[in-house]
Amino acid sequence: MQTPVFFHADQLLFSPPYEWDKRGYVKHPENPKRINSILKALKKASGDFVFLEPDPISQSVIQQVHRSDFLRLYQLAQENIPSGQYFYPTFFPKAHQRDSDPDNIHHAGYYCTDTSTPLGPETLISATWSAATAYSAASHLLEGKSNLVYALTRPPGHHASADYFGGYCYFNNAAIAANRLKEQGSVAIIDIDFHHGDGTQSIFYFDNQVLTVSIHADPNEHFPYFSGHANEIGEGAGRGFNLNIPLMPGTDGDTFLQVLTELVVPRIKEFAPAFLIVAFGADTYHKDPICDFKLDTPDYNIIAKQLASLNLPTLVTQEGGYFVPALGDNVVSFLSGLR
Ligand code: Q9C
Ligand code: ZN
Repeated sequence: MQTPVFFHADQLLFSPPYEWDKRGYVKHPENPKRINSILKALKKASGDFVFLEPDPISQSVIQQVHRSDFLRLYQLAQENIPSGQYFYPTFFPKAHQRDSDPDNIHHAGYYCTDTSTPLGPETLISATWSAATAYSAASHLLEGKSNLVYALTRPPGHHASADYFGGYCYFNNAAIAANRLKEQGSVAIIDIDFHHGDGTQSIFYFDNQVLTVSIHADPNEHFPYFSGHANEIGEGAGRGFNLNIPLMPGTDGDTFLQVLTELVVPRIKEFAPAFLIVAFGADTYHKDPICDFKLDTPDYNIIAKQLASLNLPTLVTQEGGYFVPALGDNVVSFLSGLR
């Protein structure tokens, strides 16, 4: 059986050329070339994959996860920023300052965590279609049409919370999918992007129906810096339903697999969810330009097989992965392991 791949071409419209990082103005790593690499590799393995277009989603689907100000701010950008231009938030107010106005672009920094996630006229359209792929993939899984679905989400989502965006993420696609799946049963989200899935963690932090697990780089050294520590375990009813596993620079495939096998898989088995969401980033790859783990292409296949051993209906979202020449092969290696 072919694995459904949800994707919409308008996800490629958004294309900021630069980000501001700690060295200054640099080429933006999260660009449409990444997706072309993935599409090419999927088409090469076309016996195994079938492309499906997502249905459009209404704003209310997004607002079940994100505050409505997001939509107003992105819409403001859509209506006011000239084509080819991007607004980089450069002002980040603190609690004692006045309330935010999502109809004022100069207040964008209120909602945004970094200078890597600019707003452009196409942000809303691309981010909405990205969320729609995740939502349609979730519906597909619920209808029992396939036990494995891949949402080719771009822009990525795992750094977007209910009330902030950042880290190249505008809407939390995995959370939108989880929210849909939750209608039918509990959900485990395993985030294996190099970076901590802070947005996803925060959305479900008080929730015991969604177990959030993230394996990632030590947040003392890497984005998102302010969360991802092992002592963040959830709160209230959600206490014990968030698991963070920060790892050392240079972590290789063997260590990653060991952590997954010994810590993550047993926790998910204990939780016994109805559905599994994998927030997959290939920025753990040894040649990734902005990360420092050491995984290789075959490692993704082995890791996926370990996750497949859970034998759960599984939805994969695409998060990071910035070494474009190998990105498609890494994604196909991973998806093939799940198949
Ligand atoms: N020039 C995801 O992987 N800061 N986001 C990096 C490097 C932000 C990564 C600066 C990294 C965000 C989805
Ligand atoms: Zn990442």
